[in-house]
Amino acid sequence: MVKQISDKEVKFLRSQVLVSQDLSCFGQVSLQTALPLISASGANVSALPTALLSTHTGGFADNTYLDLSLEMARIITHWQKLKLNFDGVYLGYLGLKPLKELQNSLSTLTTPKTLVLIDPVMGDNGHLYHGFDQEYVNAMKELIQRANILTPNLTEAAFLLDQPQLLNGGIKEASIAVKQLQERFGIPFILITGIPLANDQIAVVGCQKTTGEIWVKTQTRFPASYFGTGDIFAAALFAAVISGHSIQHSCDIALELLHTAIRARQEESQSDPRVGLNYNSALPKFLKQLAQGETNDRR
Ligand code: PXL
Repeated sequence: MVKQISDKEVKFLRSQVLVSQDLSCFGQVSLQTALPLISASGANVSALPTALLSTHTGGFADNTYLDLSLEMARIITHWQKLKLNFDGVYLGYLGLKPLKELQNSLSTLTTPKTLVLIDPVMGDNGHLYHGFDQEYVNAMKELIQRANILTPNLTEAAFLLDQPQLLNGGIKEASIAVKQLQERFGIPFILITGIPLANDQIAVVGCQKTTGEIWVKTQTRFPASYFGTGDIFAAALFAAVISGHSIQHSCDIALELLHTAIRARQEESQSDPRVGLNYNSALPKFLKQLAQGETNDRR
């Protein structure tokens, strides 16, 4: 049963959190970005790597890929002996075997109060990523029922709802989709990210189950599309939420960090979109914003 939380209850300040996703050794995606961004909140971050890759799977040919699901099971068994429990869990790029491992064991690492953010990473721009198929989509449909917060992009929302027509949608279609996702999977907070708008804008459409409120945040859209953008958004959002900010304000903070990180990458003389973003210059402000979480007016 998925617990119902109100916006006010999303408060797990600077505590024990678990991040499970791949470690792509080169490039600013997944664990490489999640660990520093979430550590910036002051939380004690534990990592459960799902796979070890030379690079992410999008655009660098011949990447290596070592599935770590067997090792995950050994790590989890050890953690169970230590009776480890996490206050927050953030899941991103998993792979089928690691997803099944987490599906089986997540309940032993959490309590009913654990805040679970799932970014159902599996595709973008209308396609599933290399290595993902309908079996993965179906497994993800099961896993996300554990989430308190879900952050699909439009492609992932379309696959989760079996609605390919969503791929060409805008704010109107995404607003219907967040409601449908909420009804179908019972998730308290859903944010559909990366919705392209006319006039060089990009939007996030969010919905809170308890109030039914749908909200929209927009940001300038840059012409290039960088790998890891969704990973950084989800990690920054999670960091802000566990710092005590409301979901909507956390979304503002994450979008601002992304904006600075994209601009910084674009200002470099040679910027390869495959390498991902450069969020270094955004960190000082991000740290200040996170520190304000406890005293923040909850919006
Ligand atoms: O940024 C998403 C992502 C994360 N991890 C791996 C990926 C991708 C996207 O392609 O391949 C390994």
